Amino acid sequence: MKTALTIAGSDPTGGAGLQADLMMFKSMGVNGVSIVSVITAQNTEGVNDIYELPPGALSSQITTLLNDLKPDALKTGMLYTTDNVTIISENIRSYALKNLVIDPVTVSSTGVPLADKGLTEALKKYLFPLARVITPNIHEATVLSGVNIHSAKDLREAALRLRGLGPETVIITGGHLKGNAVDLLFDGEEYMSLEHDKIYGEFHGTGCAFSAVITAGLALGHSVKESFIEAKDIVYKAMQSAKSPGKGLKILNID
Ligand code: PXL
Repeated sequence: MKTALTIAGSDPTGGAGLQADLMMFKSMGVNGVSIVSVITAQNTEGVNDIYELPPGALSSQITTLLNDLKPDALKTGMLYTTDNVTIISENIRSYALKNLVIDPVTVSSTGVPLADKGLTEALKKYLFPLARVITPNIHEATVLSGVNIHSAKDLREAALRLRGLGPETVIITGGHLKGNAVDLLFDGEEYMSLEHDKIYGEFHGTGCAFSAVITAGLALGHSVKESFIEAKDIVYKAMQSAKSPGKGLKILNID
């Protein structure tokens, strides 16, 4: 059985963060393991608090787990601090981990910042060069690339610039150009875009689910493009059957 690792924040709702990643790995037939990077206090209405781990807790989790097993693929989600980014990048190098998917989480679905000072620069400098795939949404791609994305041409320019920072492949998600949801992949050779009609509603955890499918796909030995197609399809279906366990945002239906 293949194993995928998520290094991500804890989301008590299970809609995003490591809980959602583990559910997605399981639904794809991949053994999921997880390391918590930061703890959020949130419900479906929003994020109330963010708690950093005590010093040493992230390194200890990583070395303990990775001295025992080697994941076939891994993803990072909400890392929150620059220290977390550097600890993770050092360990990815020293354990020679392959198939790194980075979801550069910087803001919650409800607009709460999920990044401490300097996070975007640290992600670009230390983690992007190690990545097989990065999966920013339009907002994150704008902040990370400096391109204001209003057209298909801007989307391609942002993907080109982001690839220049070192990842093998860039996938920008959720571009609502021409009213449809367009996701764009760029691997240095060609652009590939996938389009679905937009599903209306306020959702939580779509980015986590998308990058988790890509990670599980890579763990299973699928190509990045195959995994991209799978991710678009699975997330679209999970959004169509989303549930409302609380008073706020809808949560994707993963089973
Ligand atoms: O959806 C981004 C995200 C990722 N990870 C955690 C989160 C959120 C959004 O709230 O809480 C832990």
